[in-house]
Amino acid sequence: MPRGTLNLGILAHVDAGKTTLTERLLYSVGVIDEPGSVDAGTTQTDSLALERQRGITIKSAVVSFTVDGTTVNLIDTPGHPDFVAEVERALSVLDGVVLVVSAVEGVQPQTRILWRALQRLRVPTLFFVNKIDRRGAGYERLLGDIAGRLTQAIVPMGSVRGLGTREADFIPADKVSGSRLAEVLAEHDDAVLTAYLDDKAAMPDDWLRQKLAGQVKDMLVHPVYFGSAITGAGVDALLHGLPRLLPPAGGDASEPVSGRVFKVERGIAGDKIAYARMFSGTLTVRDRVPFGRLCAGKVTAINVFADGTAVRRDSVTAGQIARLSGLAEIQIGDVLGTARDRTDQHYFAPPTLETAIVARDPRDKPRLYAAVTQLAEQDPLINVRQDDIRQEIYVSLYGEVQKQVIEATLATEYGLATGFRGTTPICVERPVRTGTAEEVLHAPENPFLATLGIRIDPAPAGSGIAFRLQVGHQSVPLYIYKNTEGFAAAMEQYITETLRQGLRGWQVTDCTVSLIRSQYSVPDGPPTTRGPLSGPQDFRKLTPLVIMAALRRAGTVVCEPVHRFRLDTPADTLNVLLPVLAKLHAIPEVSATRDSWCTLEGDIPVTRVHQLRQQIPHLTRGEGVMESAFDRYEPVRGPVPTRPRTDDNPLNREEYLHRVTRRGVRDRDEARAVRDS
Ligand SMILES: Nc1nc2c(ncn2[C@@H]2O[C@H](COP(=O)(O)OP(=O)(O)OP(=O)(O)O)[C@@H](O)[C@H]2O)c(=O)[nH]1
Ligand SMILES: [Mg+2]
Repeated sequence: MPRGTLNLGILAHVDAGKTTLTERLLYSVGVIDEPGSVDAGTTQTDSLALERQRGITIKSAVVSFTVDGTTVNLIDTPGHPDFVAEVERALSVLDGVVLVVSAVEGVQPQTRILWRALQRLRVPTLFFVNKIDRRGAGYERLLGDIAGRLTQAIVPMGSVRGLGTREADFIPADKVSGSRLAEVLAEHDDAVLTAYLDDKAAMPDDWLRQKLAGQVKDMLVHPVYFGSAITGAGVDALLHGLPRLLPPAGGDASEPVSGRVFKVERGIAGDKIAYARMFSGTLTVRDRVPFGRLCAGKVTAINVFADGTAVRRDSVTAGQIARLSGLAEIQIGDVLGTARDRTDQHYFAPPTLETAIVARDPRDKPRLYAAVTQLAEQDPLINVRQDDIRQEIYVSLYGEVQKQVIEATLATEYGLATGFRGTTPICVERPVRTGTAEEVLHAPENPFLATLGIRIDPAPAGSGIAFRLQVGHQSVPLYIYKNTEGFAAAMEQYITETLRQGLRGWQVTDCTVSLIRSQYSVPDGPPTTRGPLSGPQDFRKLTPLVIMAALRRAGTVVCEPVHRFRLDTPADTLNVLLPVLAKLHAIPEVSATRDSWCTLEGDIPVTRVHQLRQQIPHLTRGEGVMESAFDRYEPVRGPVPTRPRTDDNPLNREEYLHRVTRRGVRDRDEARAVRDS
């Protein structure tokens, strides 16, 4: 009888060995007879043709096995920063994570980014230091690196021998009582401390291991395993550590259904298949289940992950992962049933580039739009949109590799030859000062049956948009919105939608928006508010006008995404490198030289990252290593870019009213008639 389920993520910087480790784990438990190889394109989880060709993971993939009675659903994620959105979606369904770090490269930029997200999400995490067979692999150095750059709260679960050779092996600590582990545990547990001071050799091992699991669950400590996914060293120790150290999925099968879709794919017949993790409840074939915003559908088939495959079952229950068929409208990220927590949170920076995508044959344009929209089902962050004037199709991107993948997917899966027109940064707009605006019910220039007053205040960089409702319940049309919270939620939604395009067409961010006045009209109200009953449309359509007026007064500064780069290179290449860096506006601020090597660190505009990356091998005789990651937004220097609008353009009052208010104008006339009667 299985003891439980553990939904486990394997995360790491690109190429650290996640897919190879997954393969080894599957081999160790007997799911496969031979471990496949990433380089030969024969692994279980890199199953897409593109993944096999390129030798990198592009989509998260689920495999399942049983170890010591626990069903482990393992999600192998991509490490390339262009596909971080895949990691984000997987993160919301995990009980625990193995964060893989290369024993040679150590902690890398993406490792740090992932670590921060794991901390924020509070996912219990073990480390696996991989590639101990490679020349240059470290042990103490690696522990120091993790302690220095990620967390001090680590305990090595054993030692290594033969480091840096094919024979390298991991020796699990057979007794933990006398070790560093006890000391680390004692820091957060008085019982351990007392026992430790009393007689550290006499502490029962099982008891300590239990304490360890408790502290791993609470994220107070992170065990570190060492090994090699290629030779299999240390993999068994890690494997048996998983069910012992990571908390199994909880959840009550008899409670209402709550689940989350973290992957969507299309079956051979083009039908949608949703990968969902259940947090509570039981979902049965032929159940009608609500999901996303106001959608629902009937589940026609359920395949639950267990023992190496996905097995056809009648139902899926709390803790499990299943493939669901029949939900035609379902989108990645959708909640099934009731939400367990806030679902709209992002843990990584959004895409920072965009490009227009064009069909080589103009007649393919409608087909292209349909195809890209379908790709967006699997990755909403590509944010497909068409501008009003030129009718060009735009997508958002993390980088060049993702762009190539989109192009290849459109060619192979849809038979569409496409190209891209320029890649430009996606900027944001930050309000610079406080701006207030108001539209008043029954004022001659206001065609909507509502009063709205809005104030926009600048907020610290990186804080996003916060909304505050500062009106009393007497100003809230409770016949529409049930309660004040309902009104606040609706207003927040209208406001957020409007702020997607600021004064220059970019997403507005880093501000607090307060609703400071609101009013509605009723047929039997006092003279000032008497009129036809206001509807939700009045509030929804009036919001953009008020927001844009307030934003105009606040003014905005357009900010572009900036990457932080780090470049390790032989010192004698600097004389050719530095002029190229300068040309690409990459400003090295920190540099350190050790032996004949030099490390440069600094900022680079996001649009130049790819160019620089491409030139590094040839500028550094193939020895330079460059890493870069999104760091922040900075005010654009030089000409300020504008983005074509795709909305009804509330900046231009006449145009906006013309587009949205045939009904509005009629309402205004009616309103006047009622008021004057
Ligand atoms: N020497 C050695 N090479 C390894 C080890 N693990 C993985 N590799 C190699 O490292 C490269 C990357 O391995 P992958 O398993 O694809 O790494 P990944 O983390 O899944 O990469 P992405 O999914 O693209 O982020 C491949 O060439 C592997 O053969 C190891 O333990 N030792
Ligand atoms: Mg991989």
